[in-house]
Amino acid sequence: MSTIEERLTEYYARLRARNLGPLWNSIGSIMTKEPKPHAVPYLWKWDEVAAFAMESGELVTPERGGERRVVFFSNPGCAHLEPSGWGSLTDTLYAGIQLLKPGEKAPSHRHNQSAIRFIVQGQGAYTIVEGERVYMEEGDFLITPAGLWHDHVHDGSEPMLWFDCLDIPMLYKLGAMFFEHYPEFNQPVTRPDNYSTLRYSAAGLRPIQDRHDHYAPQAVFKWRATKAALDNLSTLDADPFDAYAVEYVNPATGQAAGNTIGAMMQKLPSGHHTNAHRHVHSAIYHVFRGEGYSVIDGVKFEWKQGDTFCIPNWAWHEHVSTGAEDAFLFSTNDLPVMEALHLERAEAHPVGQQEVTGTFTA
Ligand code: GTQ
Repeated sequence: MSTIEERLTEYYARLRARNLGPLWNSIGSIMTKEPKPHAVPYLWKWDEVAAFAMESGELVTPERGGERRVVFFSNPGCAHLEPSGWGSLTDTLYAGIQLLKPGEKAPSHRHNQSAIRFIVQGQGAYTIVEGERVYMEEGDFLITPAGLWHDHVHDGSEPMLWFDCLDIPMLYKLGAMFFEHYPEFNQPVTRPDNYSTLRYSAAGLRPIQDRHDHYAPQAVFKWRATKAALDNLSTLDADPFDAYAVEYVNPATGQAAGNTIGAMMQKLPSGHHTNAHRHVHSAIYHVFRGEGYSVIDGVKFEWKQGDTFCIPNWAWHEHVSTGAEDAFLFSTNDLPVMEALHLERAEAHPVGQQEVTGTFTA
């Protein structure tokens, strides 16, 4: 007569062999008490990433085959999730730095991943989105919504670097990817240049044709307008957790401009120290201006202009601006998806700010 233990061992082996499994042994790891993302808090220094991006400019081209010349951020906690993990900065979001050199073109394609871009450096290049040339300048925020043709062309004289964020890991998990090339290298321009900026040039005013929901009517949000909004906002009281922050929204609907990808620009006045909180959604930060540090789950992440770091789901975080100038932090997140699925919640830190237990080194 065999014992229960012996029978179980043999039973598990038979289950496994038939591609079945016992829930009672895995429930604790698949239904955790709190969010336990694969992504870990991490930070990449601009000097290093920019040098790699520039070096890629000597090695590959964005012609067909290369498609897009991007060095992406690979979160060490996600890297084992091959193949979807290679491009994960958080569990749901991909981000990278794209280089386009003067005279270069990147081919037209479309996919049902959504993309947003934040222009880090340079000018003179434009992206063509569904027939509209959209010029890109430092500090601008652009959207490339799922399903729209897009290609990039650089007519200017200095290399352009921008930050891309896409919902690649999310769509991979959903098994919902489609991708196709436009039949020609670049799509034809069918609209006046900066068409969407001409249609949406003042906040709160919507062309009458967009009275009913309009898909992605505004392709670019210029830095000048974002900066003015934050300078006005920062004459008022600061939010305890985010100081002064504005979201990029679709002006026809008020929903996130990037549909599945939320994005905001946040101003931390010189010396400002926010309170800590945590939330279900994950976030990726790109430091546009200034210097300081963020405390993420007790660890100090020191940052300055150009650095990229992430806040995984449910990690405590607070931000401190230490430079003489105000800091401007651009960030993207998966909040729209968490909200759509009714999964979002947030919590203030019980004692306001965290105890610092260490400093991050890569
Ligand atoms: O510029 O279209 O970083 O298709 C990744 C995939 C950028 C783009 C990325 C893309 C693009």
